[in-house]
Amino acid sequence: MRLNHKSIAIDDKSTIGEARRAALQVAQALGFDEARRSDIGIACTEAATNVLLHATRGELLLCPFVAGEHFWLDIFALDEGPGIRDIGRAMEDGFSSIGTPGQGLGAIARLSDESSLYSSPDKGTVYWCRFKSAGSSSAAAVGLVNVPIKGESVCGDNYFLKINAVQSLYMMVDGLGHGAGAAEAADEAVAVVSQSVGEPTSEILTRVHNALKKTRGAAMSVAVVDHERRIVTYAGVGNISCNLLHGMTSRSLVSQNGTLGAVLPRVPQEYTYPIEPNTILQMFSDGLVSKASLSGYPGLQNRHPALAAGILYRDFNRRRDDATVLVAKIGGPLA
Ligand SMILES: [Mn+2]
Repeated sequence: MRLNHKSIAIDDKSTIGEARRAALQVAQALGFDEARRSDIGIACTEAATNVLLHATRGELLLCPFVAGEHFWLDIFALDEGPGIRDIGRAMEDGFSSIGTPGQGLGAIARLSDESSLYSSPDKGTVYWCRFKSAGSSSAAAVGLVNVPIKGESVCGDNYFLKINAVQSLYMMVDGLGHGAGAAEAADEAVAVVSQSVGEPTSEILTRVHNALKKTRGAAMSVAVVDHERRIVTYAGVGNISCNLLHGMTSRSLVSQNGTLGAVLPRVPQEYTYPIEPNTILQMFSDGLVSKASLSGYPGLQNRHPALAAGILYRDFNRRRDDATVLVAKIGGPLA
């Protein structure tokens, strides 16, 4: 099942209702029960209201994720306003609204499974919350945003994650161009990768290349983290950016030139990188500018990686293409 992420511009009161209705639709498609959907509706209203209150305009993202029988819905409220001066006050119950039911960000924190906020006076505020399916135990330290270019409902980028205690796989793919044809190529790549977990990353590229010959082709990167040996093996073709961040250092992972489905490197290469505890894996498609970086955001690397994904999307989006960002904490003990 492909569940597309949605962006809703928040710029007046009527857009709050629009965002809430869209959130309820996604929540229903995911399979949340009625009580949970009601919580999600409240959270969405509050998050969007908060944007109007602090920044006059912004963007709400609805980002569903499904893995087997587990799923979650991430809601992001992004703005480029003056920042929230008194975060403590904003979190208080009763403080929020401009005449709406107004239960504040404190209410969202209580209703959702996880939530967090990053606000800076010069760059604005990102508020994030996650609603998880019943019984999903692990707090996956990953943030994902996968938003189609304006005017398309389907994203030509896609991703695949397989996270477990021994070995985790992170993959991102960008079908050439955008729209349905790009999505078809990206979805085919996801199908092949999901059947190839455990294979060498260079072999995965070759398999995807062969499967994509009937499509318009794609760029793709795949990184496999071995948590016990503390290494990442990586292979990529085309312009998905992939970096390992640790403290002040950032290391770019090497992708080869080519297009899967059309031009495969003569020898697909797999590279191995050591990782330190608390390393961050950052991947993004070329919907973002290639210099996208978390270096201008003090403390952000120590926060939930969803906040970083939301900020990279907000501040480095070229807005001329599908935009996909993945940020994951790796190299640390998994929650
Ligand atoms: Mn692209």
